[in-house]
Amino acid sequence: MASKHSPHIWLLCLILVSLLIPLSFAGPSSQTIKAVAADPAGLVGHYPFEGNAINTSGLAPAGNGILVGGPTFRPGVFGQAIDLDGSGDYVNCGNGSVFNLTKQLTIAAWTKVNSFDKKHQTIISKGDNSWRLARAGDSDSIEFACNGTAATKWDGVGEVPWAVTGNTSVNDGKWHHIAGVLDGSALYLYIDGLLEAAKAAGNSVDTSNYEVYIGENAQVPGRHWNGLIDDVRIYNYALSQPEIVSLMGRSEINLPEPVPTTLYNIAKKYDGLRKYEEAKGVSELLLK
Ligand SMILES: [Ca+2]
Ligand SMILES: [Ca+2]
Repeated sequence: MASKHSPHIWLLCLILVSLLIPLSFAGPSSQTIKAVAADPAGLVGHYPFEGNAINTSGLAPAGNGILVGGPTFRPGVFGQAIDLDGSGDYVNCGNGSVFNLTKQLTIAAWTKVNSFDKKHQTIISKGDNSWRLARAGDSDSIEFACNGTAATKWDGVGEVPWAVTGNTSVNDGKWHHIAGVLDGSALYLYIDGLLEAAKAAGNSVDTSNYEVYIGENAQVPGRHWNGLIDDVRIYNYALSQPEIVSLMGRSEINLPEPVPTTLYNIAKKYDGLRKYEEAKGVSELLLK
């Protein structure tokens, strides 16, 4: 996102806004995000894993998943989940044209890590040069990547400009809901319905001929998920946070306290949570 202003000016503006609306800091309660149903017409892939890998989105052709490596099924968040053993198990969902999502998309799933034992272990991917949700490198959190969406190229060092990375550890043996959203201007990563990271992303996603895999990457094999995955969904539009909450099967969630809601929304709109955290820290110091 082009800006004439330096980050410091931006930060000062945020602080100023925050001082003008002190009630947003003084509010004792957290913000509630109430669920809003997602549009079923935008659902191009839905894998509930009720003992199989059928795509129940109603898509034609079906786009049903093919089980590879002998995965099993175990109790999940909604009915059954697929259990991938980290050793050759994955689901091949094919390379139907509906998966060539370039302007807007949402990919989401419930996941439970058994073991993070390989880099970039994959939840769902369209090869390695298009869109994907995976373990962030060798960390305990998740990365949502959409190649081609950044105005800048990656020089191979430091932060990838077309990917957002979470801070929350999902390597705790518990169920976590993961969602990556591209709305045509930014990437968003949600973990358990909460926005973890956002980044400007105004360009189109690079397309790929590689097949969509759940639990592996067709282009760079050897990234097998080791754990459970349930209710994988692929939408051809950008879901809102209330719609993400609905995917989780919840009627509402609360943002963690204390959250200066207005600042949160401003930060989400502009340059992600990093600046929000910076601004919040400085603002809290000033208010003391
Ligand atoms: Ca299920
Ligand atoms: Ca296996």
